[in-house]
Amino acid sequence: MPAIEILTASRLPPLYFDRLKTDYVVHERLHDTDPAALQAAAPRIRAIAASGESKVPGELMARLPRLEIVSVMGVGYDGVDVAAAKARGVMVTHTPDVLNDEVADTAIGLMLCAARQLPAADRYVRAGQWLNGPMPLARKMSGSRLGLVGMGRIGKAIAHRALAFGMSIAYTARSAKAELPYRFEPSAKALAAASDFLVVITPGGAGTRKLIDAEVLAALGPKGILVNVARGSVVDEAALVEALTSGKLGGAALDVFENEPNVPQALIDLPHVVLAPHIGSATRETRQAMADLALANLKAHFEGRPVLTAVPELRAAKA
Ligand code: 8YV
Repeated sequence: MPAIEILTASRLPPLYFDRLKTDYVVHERLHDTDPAALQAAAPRIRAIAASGESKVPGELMARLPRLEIVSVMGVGYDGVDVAAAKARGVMVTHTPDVLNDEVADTAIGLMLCAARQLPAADRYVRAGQWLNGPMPLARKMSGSRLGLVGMGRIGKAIAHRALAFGMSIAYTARSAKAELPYRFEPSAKALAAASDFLVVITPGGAGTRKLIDAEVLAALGPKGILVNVARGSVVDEAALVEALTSGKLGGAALDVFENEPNVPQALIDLPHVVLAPHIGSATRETRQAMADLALANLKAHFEGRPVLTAVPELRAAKA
């Protein structure tokens, strides 16, 4: 049987990319690098391999007449046009659950970094400033109020950890989840007004674009801290910069940005803002588990078995 041919949608993490190259014939980002070569290979390409940040528009799928599956290494798949995939009978899979602990750990770490100013403390010692006197006092996280924008699998894992810090927990989501012991707020603004820390962990995409806007940030207030471990698109970045520079918002810790890997200079220039390069799931253990699952989905599909983790919109279609 001829080897199965695959297109990569963007640069992929090596743990995924290297294994793909072992198991398949990989066409690397031809739509970006060599459209003529893509046209030549298109009739043979049966899969697209993507990461959580990849863009897989309907227009790209339309150029691949034999496309059967898009396998995303990531829980987020907001860059994939799932409606177009569904219309063409193309399966889309992602890698939920295996990264819940990691992203929740990152969220708690960023909260502590923003509250206790740990990156600034490190810089303080290295710069020899301690010799001139102690660092300005930080603020306490334990016992404060946490608001979660999004209460899916990762949101629950963050809440679980926050309980150990004695935090009170509220959330907003599309609907209240009666089975959870946490307070539901009907909007991000109402939640922000009642929170010390607002942690964003909701899917990206059109439904949540700029959900965290100037009004929400003002409601969080001059003592409030915003933490984003979801997608940059969920926060109005210009409004965030304005709120931070004018003092309407107390602080922020950000793992994701509107136009990665470009971070606005205004954020880089704010010393009390904590910045990370989209590392929510970035440990060897977790990225390995994500790559294994993304590969297992491809393998199952091409062996004629049901995929393991179809995206929710396509789960019914799979059954
Ligand atoms: C990764 C992510 O950056 O899972 C997601 O949705 O954003 C991240 O865990 C990425 O997708 C790794 O491929």
